[in-house]
Amino acid sequence: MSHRTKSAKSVNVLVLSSAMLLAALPPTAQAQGAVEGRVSITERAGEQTEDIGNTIIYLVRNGAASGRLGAADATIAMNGRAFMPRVRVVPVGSKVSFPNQDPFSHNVFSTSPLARFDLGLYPSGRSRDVTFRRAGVVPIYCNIHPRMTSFVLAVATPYYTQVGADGRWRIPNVAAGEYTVHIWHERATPVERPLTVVASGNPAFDVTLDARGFRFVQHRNKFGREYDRSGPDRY
Ligand SMILES: [Cu+2]
Repeated sequence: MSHRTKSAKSVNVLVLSSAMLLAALPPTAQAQGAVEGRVSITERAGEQTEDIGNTIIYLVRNGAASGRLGAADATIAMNGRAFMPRVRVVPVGSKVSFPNQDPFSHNVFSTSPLARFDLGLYPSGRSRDVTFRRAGVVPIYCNIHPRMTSFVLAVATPYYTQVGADGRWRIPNVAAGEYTVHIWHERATPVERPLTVVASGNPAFDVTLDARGFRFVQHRNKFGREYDRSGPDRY
C-alpha cells in the first residue's frame, strides 16, 4: 500500500516537471492567441443597425483540413411566433433542437440544398431536432407563420463566435497560423479577409459590413408557394 502511494507520488512529480519544462519553452507550433474586434454595418441613409448581434465570425485555417470537429449541440426555441435566437453558429456535425414553447403548434422546415428537412407540425412542449452535416448557411422557417425565420451556420472550424449587442467579439485560444476570417450577417454582403494569428498581441480586427443593398423578400412556404392562410396546404 505504502509502495503504491510512493510510486503515485513520483508519477505526479514527473508530470509536474514536464509541465514546468513546457511552460519554460519558447512559443512553438502549439502557440495560441486570442483574436478580437468589432463589427459595424453601413446602412441606407436614415436607417440604424438594430441587429448587429446577429453577426457571425469564424476563422478557417488556410490549407489545413479542419480535422475532427467536436459537435456542439444547440437549441433554437420557438417562442412568441419567433425562432429564438434568430441566428446560431455550430460546428458541422452538431445537432440543433427546436423546442416549441408557444401554446400552439409550429412547423420547422428548410428547403436549403445543404440541409433539406421538414420536422412536421408539433404542439407546445415538444421538441424535434436536426443534425447539420454540411458547412454553410441554412435558412429555417415555419410553414404556418411566414414571419418566422432563423439561420443555422454550420462551420468546419472550431474557431467561431456570434458578436455581442455592441458589435464586439472575441475568439480565444486560436492556434497561431494563417487564416481566412469570414463575417456573415443576413442583410449584408458576406466578407472574407486574410488574417495572421500570433500567440499574443493580435491587433484588433475591425470590419464594417455593407447592408445598403439589402431588400426584404418574403420566402416561400415548404411547397415553394406563397403563404396563404386560406390554402389547403398549411402544413
Ligand atoms: Cu410557426
